[in-house]
Amino acid sequence: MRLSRFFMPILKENPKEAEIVSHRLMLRAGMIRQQSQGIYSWLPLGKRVLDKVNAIIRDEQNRAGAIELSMPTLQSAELWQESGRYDAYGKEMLRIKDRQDRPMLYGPTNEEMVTDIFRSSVKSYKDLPLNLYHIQLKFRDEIRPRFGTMRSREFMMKDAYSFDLTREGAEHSYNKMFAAYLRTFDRLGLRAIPMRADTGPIGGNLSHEFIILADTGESEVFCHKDFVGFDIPGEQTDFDSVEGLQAIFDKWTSLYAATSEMHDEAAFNAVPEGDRLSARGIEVGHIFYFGTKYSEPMGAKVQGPDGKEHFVHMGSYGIGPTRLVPAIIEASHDDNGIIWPASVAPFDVVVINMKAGDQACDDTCELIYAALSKAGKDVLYDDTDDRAGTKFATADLIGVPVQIIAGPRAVANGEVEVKDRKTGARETMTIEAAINRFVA
Ligand code: 5CA
Repeated sequence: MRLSRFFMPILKENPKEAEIVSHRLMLRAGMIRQQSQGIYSWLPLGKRVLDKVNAIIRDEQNRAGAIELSMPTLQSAELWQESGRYDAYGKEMLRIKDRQDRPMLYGPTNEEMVTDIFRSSVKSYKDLPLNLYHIQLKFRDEIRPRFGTMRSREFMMKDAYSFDLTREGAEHSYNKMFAAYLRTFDRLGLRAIPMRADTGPIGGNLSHEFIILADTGESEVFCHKDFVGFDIPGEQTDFDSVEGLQAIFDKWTSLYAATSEMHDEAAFNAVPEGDRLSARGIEVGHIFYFGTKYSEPMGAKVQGPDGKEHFVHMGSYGIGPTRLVPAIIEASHDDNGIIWPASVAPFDVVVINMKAGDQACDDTCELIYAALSKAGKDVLYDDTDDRAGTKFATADLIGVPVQIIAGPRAVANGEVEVKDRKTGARETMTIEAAINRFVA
């Protein structure tokens, strides 16, 4: 992508409305724009990051055996009347009428709709277990939307829903998502700690929130500090192994970890003082087992091996991609801007032409740009005629992991400078070496 042809409206000034660093940097880097309170457009740079986050989420959902579909944002109120949540959900639900005066709503979550899909076609235990997910916009009319897309009214959610014949089966499904979440957050460059959590309006009695420790987090959390160094389940994890996944779950729940709603002061005080971590955290994922809470009122049942009908045991599993993007920034930035983990960076590398219009600089940059693009890298080429200082500031602000800087003096020697955004380390090398670093 040539910067001269891209759309990346950088702000020079710090936006006054932004209270936390991620919100400030997302606005400054031209990643998002607020359209009305708590409702955002994702501009091209932000969209690239969001897509990469979603690709990792999708990859790990698929690995764990979940199957992707797409459900609509607008739902009929009838379904919610069946489960009894239409009235219970209160003012957070955005209610709309269509031209026939039929009550509709903008979905805050999809338990009812997915249960309807399930009951319409699954009739036998032989089709279980089943886990269906989608990545879709949601709407919750939050009283206090704030911190940009961290807590917005319209937001994206990956929501998965599992169906099993028995409670034991449902626990295995729960453990699959538990392990998939550990892997997902790790690949996003984050350390998320599962904590026992309250179930709120989703319901049920087994639930964990996945929390990233951050001073700007909205929740108060308490845990054993050893969680910070625990091993993440590897790529070879067998998601069909009941014992294997139970062992992962048992290990990751063996020490104290709870959000403030579930906090037990006495149990926390039993943790040796030096091992206690009490901090603020950002909830990036939340998983629930709620048994037959929806399948019973909505009549979602299958025939079991005993020939009898059984209401299915369900769970739901949410991750917030539009919250994860600012959460990653909270965890990874410096005074100059964002520092993206390579896995979600909007571009793999930025090529900075320090003297656009200078033949040697232009030729060198074009050569590098073409070679790296051909090798499948996402390259941003700063071909604008801005001052060098402005270009450096922009490259640092948008946080691309590697910068290749081509200035007239180095280029005259057949060289460029390669800068690591995170460490700031700069290295001068031949043009060929710079290319090979990525192509090899
Ligand atoms: N149905 C269940 C799981 S699929 C559910 O709705 N769970 S939730 O309410 O906990 O939301 C799941 C995730 O969505 C949260 O962990 C959070 O990452 C994200 N999320 C929830 N509300 C917001 C919001 N207002 N803004 C941004 N992300 C949100």
